[in-house]
Amino acid sequence: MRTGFSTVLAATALTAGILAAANAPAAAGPGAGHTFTRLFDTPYAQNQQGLAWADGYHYVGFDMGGGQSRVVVYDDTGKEIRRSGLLPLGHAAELSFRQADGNLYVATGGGSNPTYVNVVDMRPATPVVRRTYDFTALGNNGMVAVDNANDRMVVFAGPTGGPYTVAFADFSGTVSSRFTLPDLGTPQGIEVVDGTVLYYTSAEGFTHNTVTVLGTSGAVLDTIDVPIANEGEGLAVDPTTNRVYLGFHSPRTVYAMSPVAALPYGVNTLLNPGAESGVAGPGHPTTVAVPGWGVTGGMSTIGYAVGGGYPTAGSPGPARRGAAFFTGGTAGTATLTRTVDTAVLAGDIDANGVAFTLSGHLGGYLAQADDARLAVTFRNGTGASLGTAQIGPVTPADRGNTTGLLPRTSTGAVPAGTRSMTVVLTATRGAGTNNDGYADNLSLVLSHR
Ligand SMILES: [Ca+2]
Ligand SMILES: [Ca+2]
Repeated sequence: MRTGFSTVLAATALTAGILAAANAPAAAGPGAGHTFTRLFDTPYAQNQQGLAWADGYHYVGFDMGGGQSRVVVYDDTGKEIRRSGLLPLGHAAELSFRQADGNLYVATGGGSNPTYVNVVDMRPATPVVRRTYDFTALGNNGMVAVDNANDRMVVFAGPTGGPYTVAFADFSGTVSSRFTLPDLGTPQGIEVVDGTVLYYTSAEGFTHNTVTVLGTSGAVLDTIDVPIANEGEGLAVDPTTNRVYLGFHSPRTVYAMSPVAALPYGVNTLLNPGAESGVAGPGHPTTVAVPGWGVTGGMSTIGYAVGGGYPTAGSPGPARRGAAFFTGGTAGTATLTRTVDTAVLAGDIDANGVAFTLSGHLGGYLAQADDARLAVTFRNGTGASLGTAQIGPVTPADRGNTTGLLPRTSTGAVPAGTRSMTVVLTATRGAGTNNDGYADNLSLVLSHR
């Protein structure tokens, strides 16, 4: 975001500097060894601000003036997928995606703007603001990150030039803890990775940028130099890989950082694991899109609010089940598939140092024999299977012939040589015309043994 520096002066020197510095290795020292790859330039010619990542797409906030902003969604090549209309998001200084409800959290930001966090639902044909959190007590300059591992918000605010406040808040808006941050440059973005806060700042004159890695009490754990002479705009993270993305202002562009900010231990490697990223389906035989997965056989989702015999908020199922669950379509067999690249962990895996935990809630409908199972196949570099693990199916007898979903878990060692994992949810019809194999809160987590 821009808080008073003259971008006019800086802009004249930018283009040549970017070409020279874009992929230059960082100098030796803390945070050394990071490289930055220019992923795509945002083709939308407006005032680029906050950045988020969700289910394979980049979400970019653009300040349209007058307190109005818009969110535009891009793929990795910069192709526009969709955009919101004008929404009352202020400066849209920072965006972050919450896996637990599939919404985008957008902070107003800007040096003179009080801090509000707006919950933007990008799923309807016309995206809408679902809720507004009032964090004005924390000051202006607001930015927000969602800590998906702990399902909480990290809210940044404070007067231009600092000191700033970084506050941890739950989704009722209650702040549980906070720390104070000195001025490290113009605030540009914030995200949470592996229990640390990544804080993105621009140097005066936008000669370079910095990502400072902070502990949850504010201790500086690392400093990553971003040797790109362009004003930073927004930070994003892929929570399944810990890959970090950085936005820039002029030219408007998005970079990817290498290596990942932290090895992907302890994270759920599955996108859209709880059927929350898409629009909740209305029930069979209508199917809806399931972001983050390859789909066969009409696998879809149904909202817990649909009722009419489907699982509801009161059925056996996850304590935190969100708005929807996965369901088979009308075909006899339906699947969701995702491939997880584990090359970044090759050294640990080949030393037999990596364990997996496969888990999820699986179920079905009354006494019908429709069921669901979740399997992982560990594959070597040429795609050959090195082993498999599975949870489910959960049978009608397991469920006591009651509609609902039961928790299942399988743990073990990732076979040496594994370079990818293929995860498949299979719903199988055993009775009736619809495929009522149900699932929710799927998870495949790797850990260091
Ligand atoms: Ca962000
Ligand atoms: Ca769910």
